[in-house]
Amino acid sequence: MFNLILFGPPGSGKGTQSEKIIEKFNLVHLSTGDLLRSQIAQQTPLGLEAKKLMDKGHLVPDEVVVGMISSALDANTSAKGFLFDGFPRTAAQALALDNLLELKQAPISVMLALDVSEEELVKRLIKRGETSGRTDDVNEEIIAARVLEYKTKTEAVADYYRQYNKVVIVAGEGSVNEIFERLGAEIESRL
Ligand code: B4P
Repeated sequence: MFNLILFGPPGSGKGTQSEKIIEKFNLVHLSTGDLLRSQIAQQTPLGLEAKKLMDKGHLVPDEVVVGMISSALDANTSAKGFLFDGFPRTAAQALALDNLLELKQAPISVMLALDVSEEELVKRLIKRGETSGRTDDVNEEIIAARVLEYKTKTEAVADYYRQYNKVVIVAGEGSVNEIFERLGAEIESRL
């Protein structure tokens, strides 16, 4: 089993690249952002609570996202591998994921971390906000809050995997296809 984490700040291209990676390498895509937006669309109690936090640019509680990932792993027992997109986002989530994967004897193979300047991140998210209808992309204040959450809570996740030599930094600026080629080369060298 090949398990990959695609890591990076909001707007670094995780969702964009994930679509291409899962198609080429036949992995199951687990995006906590997508799972939460699906709960919001269905107006479940979990979705309504999550929306309040997401609209402010804050993270959703660890136990909520860990529960969603645990259920998704159980629902995909025949997967040949998983691509984790937007998860883990805190050190506690990273520990919980390791425990879940230990039960499957299928640890994380690599964390590919997209490197994008803050100026470019804000530009991309503002542009997406013009058409996506995503309430967390609508203004620079909310985007700044998301970047702050990333710096204070999420960046440490890379340190967690660095101690196991599992982090590879990938340049995240350029065309979508150029970045996909860089990511694909890293994946192929590990399969
Ligand atoms: P996510 O859905 O993960 O949103 P994101 O970090 O903004 O990344 P996303 O994948 O959407 O954007 P991408 O970089 O692909 O999370 C949303 C919220 O959910 C979080 O803020 C949090 O509240 C909550 N949440 C999710 N997971 C959680 C967790 N584990 N714990 C707690 N809370 C959690 O792309 C951005 C834009 O850039 C796109 O418009 C794209 O078209 C553009 N783009 C991509 N590549 C480009 C390129 N090469 N050049 C130019 N533009 C490009």
